[in-house]
Amino acid sequence: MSNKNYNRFTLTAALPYANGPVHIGHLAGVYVPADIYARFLRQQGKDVAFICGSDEHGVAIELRARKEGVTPQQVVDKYHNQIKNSFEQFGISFDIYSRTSSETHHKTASDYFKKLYENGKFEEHSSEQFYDQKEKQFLADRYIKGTCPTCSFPEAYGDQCESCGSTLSPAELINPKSMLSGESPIMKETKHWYFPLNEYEDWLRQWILEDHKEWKSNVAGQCKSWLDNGLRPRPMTRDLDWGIPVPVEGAEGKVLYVWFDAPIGYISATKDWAADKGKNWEDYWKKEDTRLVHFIGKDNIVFHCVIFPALLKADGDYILPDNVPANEFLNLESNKISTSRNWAVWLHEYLEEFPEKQDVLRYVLTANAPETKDNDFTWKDFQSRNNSELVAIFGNFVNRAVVLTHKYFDGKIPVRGALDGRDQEVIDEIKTFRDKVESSLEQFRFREALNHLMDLARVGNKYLADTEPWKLIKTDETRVATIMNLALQIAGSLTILSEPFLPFTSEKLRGMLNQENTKWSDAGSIDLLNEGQKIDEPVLLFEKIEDKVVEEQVQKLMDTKKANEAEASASKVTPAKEEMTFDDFMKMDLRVGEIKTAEKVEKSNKLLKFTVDTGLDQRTIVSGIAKHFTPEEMIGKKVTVLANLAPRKIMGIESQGMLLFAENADGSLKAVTPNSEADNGATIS
Ligand code: B3M
Ligand code: ZN
Repeated sequence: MSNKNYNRFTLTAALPYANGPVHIGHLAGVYVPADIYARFLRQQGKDVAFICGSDEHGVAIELRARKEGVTPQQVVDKYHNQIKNSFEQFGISFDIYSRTSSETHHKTASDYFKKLYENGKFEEHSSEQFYDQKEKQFLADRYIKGTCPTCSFPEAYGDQCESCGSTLSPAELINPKSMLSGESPIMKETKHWYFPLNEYEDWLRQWILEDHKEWKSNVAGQCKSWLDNGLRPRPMTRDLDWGIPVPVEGAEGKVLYVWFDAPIGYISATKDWAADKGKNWEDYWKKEDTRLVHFIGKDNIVFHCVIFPALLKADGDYILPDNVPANEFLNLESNKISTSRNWAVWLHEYLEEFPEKQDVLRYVLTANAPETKDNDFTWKDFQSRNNSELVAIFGNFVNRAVVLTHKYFDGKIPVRGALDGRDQEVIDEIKTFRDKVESSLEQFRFREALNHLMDLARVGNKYLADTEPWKLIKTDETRVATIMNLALQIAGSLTILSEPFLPFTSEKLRGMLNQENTKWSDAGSIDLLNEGQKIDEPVLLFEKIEDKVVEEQVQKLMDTKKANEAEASASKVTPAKEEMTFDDFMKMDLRVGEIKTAEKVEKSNKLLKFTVDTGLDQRTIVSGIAKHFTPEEMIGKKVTVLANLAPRKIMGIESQGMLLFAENADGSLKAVTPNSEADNGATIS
């Protein structure tokens, strides 16, 4: 349904976890598009509640607090303020930026659960889960570490092995250990409240796939695959300390699942905002003439399109989201953005390194938004979009219009005279832009909308280039007055249409033009600015970004990469083996030997066959080192031999002992060579 049919808009942007700062991926995927949409609607005079806040519960936060030796509250306080500040600085115009640790939220989420519980909307199930006896606590998957059954990585988490990437359940780990106490956990029965998502499957299928065919294909596609796989009951409670207590008898020590309470955070925040503004929050959540839109990234699709709508439906009093225009991911210089690997452009750092350049980043992230597929942010592209688009097109047009008006007309908007064909053409053309931008935005096509905006600046540039007022001024001042008047009117339309995308620039431009008419519906008019009115001195809207500046940023990333690689290879060091006794060690007969002959083993590309002088005898030893050494380079070498290893047949050849090599983290081998003065047969101990 079109926006015209609604009287109110509730726009939500995903609540970021308050366990780390925000980066360009967050901005591009969620907050910039949401902000563009909110500003666009407000400029049209619509009633908008643009809602966000910090997500302050969940295991990740509790874990971070333990790691840093502080309380979860301290973690969320720190990041909540930092995130809130970054958003403000970037002009993300939330009506409220709340937090899920607030009192309103605790009560709202708790009441929501209680109502569903009392209406019999949950099922209770008991199951066995890992329990730490020492800490007296059930363990979330992330709290359990052990050896990966697939790749033997000793530090795999209960839900995933970060070494080989396989998805795990804690029960699959070899030798699982609690991360709280380091002890082996036991299995213990625990009860939880499950939401029977399966009962909503048919309804969801109809509602998403039939009634909302206009949803973006990436969103519908993900929903369809969830539905096709079949929905199962999901536990809505957890055995954790940090969170909202489950308001039910027999649930002591349990809290609400973070994905149960977080989306309700949108409702709680709306309550606080409405109370503050003297409005009724229920209008924004319970009235059919309110349009609810969730802005999120693709990893949150199932929660906003399947689980939360089903929870709203189960309550029965709420409206449902009309659209969920989720974006895909933004990569950085061809690699996935990663908080743990510090592969990101952090907003608080950008603000320090590029002061006053918020709109440049907003522009680049919108022009390159991951709307339908993952996209890549590169510093080169950042520079070129700034220099050849913002500076060369938008900035250049506005600057020429303002500078020439000062030069020829003393900074007063000149009086328009008779119009010629070229004027009429440009007037007809500029009228079309408002509809174009509007129609793209209504379909959540932000990149396309931004292109239209830049096309309007291009039209302005072309008009000046075609009419050449700088040449005409000597002969026909009246004609130049008309041209400059129209050029300034185009700049006035740019003020209006750029506001959602480039709010800081729009504000500067409005100030420069002393523009009063800034309603969305004013865009395209040639009577935006009054004749005779003074405009201000020109200020540069954008400035060129030099190579050096982006090269520094690329270098910073390269340094991060190097540091990561060094860390990764350090962590590849094979873990220490189990302790052994002195007697065990003394059982090994290690001696110095010398390689007398060496040859390849037929039909094998791994094996070499040696004759080794061990001081005791001349014996045959087969070794799997053909990829690392040629037979020729081994002849005459002193080697370390394990002489009393039981003989083994390898490809039909009896190998009587073993040669020792050192293996580096990258898999390369180095011979363990005794000093050449050691005699053959010398014992090593
Ligand atoms: N905090 C996940 C995330 O930051 C989660 C979103 C909640 S939205 C209700 O990706
Ligand atoms: Zn693994």
